[in-house]
Amino acid sequence: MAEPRISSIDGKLAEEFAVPSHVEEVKEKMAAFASFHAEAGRKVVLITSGGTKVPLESRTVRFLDNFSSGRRGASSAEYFIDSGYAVIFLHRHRSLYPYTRMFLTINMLDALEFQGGGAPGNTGEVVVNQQVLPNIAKVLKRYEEVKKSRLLLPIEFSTLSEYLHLLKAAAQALSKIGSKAMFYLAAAVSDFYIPASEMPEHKIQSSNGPLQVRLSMKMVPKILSPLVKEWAPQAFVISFKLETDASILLDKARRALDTYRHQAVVANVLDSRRGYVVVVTLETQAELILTEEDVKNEVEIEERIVSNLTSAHDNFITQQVA
Ligand code: 9Z3
Repeated sequence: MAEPRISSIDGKLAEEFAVPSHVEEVKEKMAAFASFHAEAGRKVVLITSGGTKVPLESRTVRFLDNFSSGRRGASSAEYFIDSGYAVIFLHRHRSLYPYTRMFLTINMLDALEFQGGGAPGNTGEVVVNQQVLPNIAKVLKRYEEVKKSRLLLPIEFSTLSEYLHLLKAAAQALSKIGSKAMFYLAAAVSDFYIPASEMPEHKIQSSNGPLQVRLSMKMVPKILSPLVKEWAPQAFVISFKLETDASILLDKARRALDTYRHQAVVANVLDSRRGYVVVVTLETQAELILTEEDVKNEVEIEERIVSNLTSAHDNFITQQVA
């Protein structure tokens, strides 16, 4: 299928996807963040993380969700910061978040206790139970350093519309720092949507019979195309390709590279994504694999992905300058 013209994507975005009211304000914040860090000699990465939500009704009771826990985005943010980057973290509301991600499975009240025990009448100072949270001090220390140096700018989205408009705003904001910007598009983004003009206002009634969702949904415009060609043409852009059928994965990844001509695709299969990915570029293909030993040592595959991409980004910047 032919790619829609770039300008038609801009028009479609404005017409069919509700513009979030705070988009201009967020864009300015992102632009200020990017210039501040670029002037300090840092590279800046925009990470997208978590799944988009597509409403089926304008007064939304039901929606279609794309699966993603947000772990890849959240852990990658930490590794990018460790590698000297400043991070804009465009993430799904309530998906995993850098640093706190490690404590998500813990009930906060189980991790707290009264100093001196829970004797009746003791409503004194509350302290952390270090057995429930053994590494809390180390993580808190790092979190505070990151906060103090303002290395992490969190921005939230929930719906596909918010994601698309905020990503466009981010791309325009980061275009000012040229090749020092990296886009790491790990969010799981819906391919289908219902345009606002065709969406029923009220809750769809089951008394109307079975719901034929797929037939009435349109294709989401391919945002990567204007991002690479128009909004941030000098940036280093990485997309992710997710499949459940391993046999079509690499072909799909290469096709995406051929179409958009960006710098790399990180290809993964849903079930094996924690231990195996392939970083595909126009000329190369690198398999990143965690061994049993790595898993025992709690190595995360995101550390390898980030290491691979930060080196590639450095080469990219050198080539642009040369
Ligand atoms: C991914 O492939 C991510 O690696 C995962 C990470 C979502 C699998 P978790 O958040 O999982 O750690 O649980 N993201 C990209 C998915 C996507 O929607 N890609 C689009 C596609 O495949 C194109 S950019 O068509």
